[in-house]
Amino acid sequence: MDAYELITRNATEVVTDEEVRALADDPDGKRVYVGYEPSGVLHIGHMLTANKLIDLQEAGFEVVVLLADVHAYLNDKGTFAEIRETAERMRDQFLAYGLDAESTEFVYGSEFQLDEEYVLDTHELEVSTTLNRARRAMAEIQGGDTAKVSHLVYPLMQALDIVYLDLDLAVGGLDQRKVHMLHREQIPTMDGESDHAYEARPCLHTPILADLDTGVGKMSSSSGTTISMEDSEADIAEKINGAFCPPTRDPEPDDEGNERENPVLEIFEYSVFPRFDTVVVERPEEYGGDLEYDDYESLAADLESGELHPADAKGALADYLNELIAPGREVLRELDA
Ligand code: IYR
Repeated sequence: MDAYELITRNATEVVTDEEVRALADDPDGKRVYVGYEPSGVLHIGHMLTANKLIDLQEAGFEVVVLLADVHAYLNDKGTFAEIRETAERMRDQFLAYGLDAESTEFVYGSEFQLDEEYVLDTHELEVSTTLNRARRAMAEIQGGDTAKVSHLVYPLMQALDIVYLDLDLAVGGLDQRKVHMLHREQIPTMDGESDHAYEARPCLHTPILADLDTGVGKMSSSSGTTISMEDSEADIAEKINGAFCPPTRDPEPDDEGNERENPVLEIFEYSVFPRFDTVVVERPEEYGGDLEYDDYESLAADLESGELHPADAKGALADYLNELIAPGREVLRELDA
């Protein structure tokens, strides 16, 4: 796979393709980041962006993981001390998941976001950005019903992080796209207090998985079923066993007309195939014996044709997910010992 393919595989969107192609021509030493509000335990949403970081490391990028402690505070996730503690637990889980320790830099937001230049730049963005624009940028990130002033400062700071961390590419789930668009629009207009380049950077967005149980709407870490580093092998098997998995990649809308996806296929596509060269679905001889897949397309095609039964697909998915999660589960066990 060439660098461009590795950078863009499974990406829902790149902004812009031309800029990403230019990066792919010479990715060595280029810097890319994902930021996370620290929550203590990695869930499958984190793992999906982490897969993209692993692709980018393979392509030659330096990876920065921002543990966005100030952002979590602004988003009402606890006291500063609590957030700091949960952030520390995340670093080791990312490494256990497969990020390369040598070429991954972990940065706390509070290491630079409280500096005078950064604070003054945030104020500059507060002056140049309308309330509506900031509110729109935050619509898919903010959890609660009531927007606070902090929720409007949040996207401005995120837009600025990309400048302060000297990044060549910003990666995030599709829920981050409006913040990235704000970055692209507002940053080039800035006078700026620092020596960093106030230039818009390219952005790459990864898909958001569908709700595991119904396929309707997006999987969320705060409601519905999610899969995390805390899950035991049996938990994973139970959750995947209960997942929505009709024998198609394009399920019919539900009775109320809501669009549905096939989350089992999505997890194979975005979480499993990027990390394993071959996926083996074990089956007893009397049911046709083991099936072997080198790519997502052939597995999805077999599910659609009936060659692969959803129950067998789920069994294999649970095994592969468990393999990806086991090292992080061990890290958590040691931290809590
Ligand atoms: N908005 C992210 C957290 C975050 C990401 C980046 I990239 C930042 O520079 C700052 C915060 C979230 O929703 O988790």
